[in-house]
Amino acid sequence: MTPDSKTSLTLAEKIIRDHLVSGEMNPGSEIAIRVDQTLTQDATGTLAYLEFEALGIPRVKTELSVSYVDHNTLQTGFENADDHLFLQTFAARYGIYFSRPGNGICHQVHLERFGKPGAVLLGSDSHTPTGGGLGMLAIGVGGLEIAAALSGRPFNLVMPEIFLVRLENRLPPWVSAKDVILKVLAEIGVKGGVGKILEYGGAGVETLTVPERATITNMGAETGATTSVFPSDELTKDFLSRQERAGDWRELSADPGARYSGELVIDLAALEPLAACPHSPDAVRTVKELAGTPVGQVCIGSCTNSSLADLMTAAAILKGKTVHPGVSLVISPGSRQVMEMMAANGALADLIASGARILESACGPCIGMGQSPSSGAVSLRTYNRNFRGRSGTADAEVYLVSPQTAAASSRKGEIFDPRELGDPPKIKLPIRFAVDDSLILPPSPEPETVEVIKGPNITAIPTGEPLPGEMTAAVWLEVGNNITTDDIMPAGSKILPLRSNIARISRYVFAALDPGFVERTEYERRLARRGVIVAGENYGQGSSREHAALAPYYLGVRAVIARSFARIHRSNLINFGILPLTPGEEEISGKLRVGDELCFPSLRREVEEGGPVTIRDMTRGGELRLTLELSPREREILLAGGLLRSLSG
Ligand code: MIC
Ligand code: SF4
Repeated sequence: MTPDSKTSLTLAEKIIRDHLVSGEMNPGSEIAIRVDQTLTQDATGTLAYLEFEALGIPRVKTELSVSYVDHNTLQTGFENADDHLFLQTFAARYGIYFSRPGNGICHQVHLERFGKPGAVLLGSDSHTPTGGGLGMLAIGVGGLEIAAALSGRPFNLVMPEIFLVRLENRLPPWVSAKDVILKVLAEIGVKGGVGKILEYGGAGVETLTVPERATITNMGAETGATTSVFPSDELTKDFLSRQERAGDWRELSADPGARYSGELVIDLAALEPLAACPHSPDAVRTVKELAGTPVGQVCIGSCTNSSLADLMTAAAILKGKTVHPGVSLVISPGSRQVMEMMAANGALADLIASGARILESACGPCIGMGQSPSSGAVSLRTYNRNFRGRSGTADAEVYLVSPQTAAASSRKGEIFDPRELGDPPKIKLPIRFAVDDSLILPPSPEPETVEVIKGPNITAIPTGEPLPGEMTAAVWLEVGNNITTDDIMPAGSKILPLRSNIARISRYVFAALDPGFVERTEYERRLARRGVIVAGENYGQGSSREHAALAPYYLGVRAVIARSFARIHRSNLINFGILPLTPGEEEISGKLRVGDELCFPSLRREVEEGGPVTIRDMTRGGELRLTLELSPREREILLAGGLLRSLSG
């Protein structure tokens, strides 16, 4: 840091400074910060808690930890229900609050009930930055990082650059927070945020409510940013007061003269309704350009757009109208609080009368848990990801839009610019929200009496092996840029119930990209040969699911060679003992082909020395020296055979 930036700090730097345990706040160097809160959800939580259990610590050491059930709520077999029971009993025993199924999506409920300006929250879900809407530093991580935090360890990360997104003026009618983040994505793309915290500032901030800010920080995850954060101001206080939590408020903003690594200016007044086109959140076009495209499904809700205001706006647009005959309209309210208040004020009745299909408060269609669209259908969603196949229908065309655009289009049966509907609905929010925490169970006061119940689908986590001195492997797969964790380890209603059973879920690794992958590599496994994946830029973008590292590891993958990695996935690879290699100075194009046998002659020694790592191509000759950029701590983890071994060893 330069001397004057030491006295003038950005908002993110202030929170980091207040939590700094080790390291210097210089972008690019490793720091460790104290963790105040953690959250997990059921699809990542079972693994995180099994990992914590393996550490042998009797009670969590965080200030507050909450276990939510929101992803695997479609109970088409015993698996999900068993997982819920495991999570409930585990939480009671180890000191964790448990948000019961039906209470809502983790990010929405956490924002309403627990988030605190100035605190550090880690969540085993990539959309944890939703909390940034309240002025907290909320970061998505893999489950092992949660297990480490629960055991009282600080969180290690590379100090990000702090990048300013300056908002100016005020949004025009019919244009919403979703359009703001779509604009950010259009400007910086799905890897534009890597290595950065996006900090919002400028006069436009005070025109946005906390839920609107949370829409923006939530979907900031799609830029690859470490997190996004808004100042905590009078509007934050107002939000917390409505939630009967005024005592959790504190004012927080950047110092005048704080220095940023860069700046993006967004004139809110100049924005118009936008849409992310298939199959990437940064493939942004204006709704006007897309208008007239026939639509088969419209989904409103998810952790991105589930506030009371969002859903009441949708209800007002649909009031007295009927959903177009060609459209299936699905509503998944983000929390029970929102659902209950809509039931009380009549908005829910308006939606039901319009023909909307009302789902429980959960992730639902966002992660392919039901409501997959019909073949080739255009599905308009207020969600945050439109990766190919994520909806559960391989050839569906998913567009990401605001609740305004979604509701208007559901009436018309085609993509429709809501501005053409005339005056926008006026939504009046109540002074007090329906606060009722009865579905949030506190931990047991007598933990020793609680039996943790593990159904038959909950199996032990496979343990890693220390990094060998040398290794033979083969190239198992070559893929392109922006491979998502949905590509590596698909979700959806059939595969998600296997999240607690690595042997079973590993059968689906790369299932959508390369359906023959697991079978083809079976023979290699019999020879105890290891696998290498070759990829392009931004490998592992998207979710925090550890399964996208652990399941490939289980099959024998030991290295991924990619031009660059997404942050959370890179950590997950290291935490499970997979080498994240980059070409560095080497030209690798066309040099490694699927099936090539490789030898890593001095693997362990080279990793101990910090790389480069030598690879010999035994099939076609030639030698490559690849870069392994690791902090000393990460090096130890890889040498030990993963974080769990390194923590317990
Ligand atoms: C997602 O939106 O992709 C998920 C499902 O919430 C994931 C977590 C998971 O895979 O369980 C995420 O965003 O981290
Ligand atoms: Fe759930 Fe979708 Fe949000 Fe992930 S992005 S937490 S699946 S609602």
